[in-house]
Amino acid sequence: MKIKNVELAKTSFICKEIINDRLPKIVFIGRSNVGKSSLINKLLNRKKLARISSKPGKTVSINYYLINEEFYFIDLPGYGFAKISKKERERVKALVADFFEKTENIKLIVILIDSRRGFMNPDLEILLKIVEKNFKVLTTLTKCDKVTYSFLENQTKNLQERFDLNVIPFSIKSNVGKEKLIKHINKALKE
Ligand SMILES: Nc1nc2c(ncn2[C@@H]2O[C@H](COP(=O)(O)OP(=O)(O)OP(=O)(O)O)[C@@H](O)[C@H]2O)c(=O)[nH]1
Ligand SMILES: [Mg+2]
Repeated sequence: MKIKNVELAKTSFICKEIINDRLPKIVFIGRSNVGKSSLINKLLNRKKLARISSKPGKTVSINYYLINEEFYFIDLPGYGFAKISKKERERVKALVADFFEKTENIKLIVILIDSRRGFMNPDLEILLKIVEKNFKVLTTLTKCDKVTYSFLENQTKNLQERFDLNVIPFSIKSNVGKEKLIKHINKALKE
């Protein structure tokens, strides 16, 4: 994945704005504040491309990053947020449901899980939906700089055994996981 050019191609707040072209797409999904935008910036070597929130639940739109005019990285709104109104939460939920209905050529879905917290109920809900639709899935354990090595090992083993998932520890503080994740993304893009 040589990045020649990245642009924020679109920010979608409503169903009508969901992109439905045929370009390959890599989707990033996870609880609010898990580190989705940070991970995207890290993978793309951009410091401020995807906005990082100090308050969880800031990304309530779907953000499309077009890379080399060839494929997209898609930053989905975080779920599990408590800080927004019920009405807004319903709106986001419907938007994400529409996204999975309408979007073509999703090559890979990367589910982000906080290393400290592990898998929680909302993650499970999303995972079940994704598996049901036969998407290719990969999991990363984010913020792994915040836990000990043995804790991380346990979390990884736990996820692999419980869900038979490919698990990659990741941190923006170092290069842990970056190359591995890029390798998986490259492979998925070629399939
Ligand atoms: N220590 C550490 N902090 C991280 C890491 N990744 C993200 N963070 C911090 O976690 C906070 C949330 O990061 P975001 O990237 O905004 O998370 P998000 O999942 O995009 O959040 P929403 O858009 O609100 O859903 C920020 O303060 C980041 O600096 C990491 O690997 N290590
Ligand atoms: Mg974000």
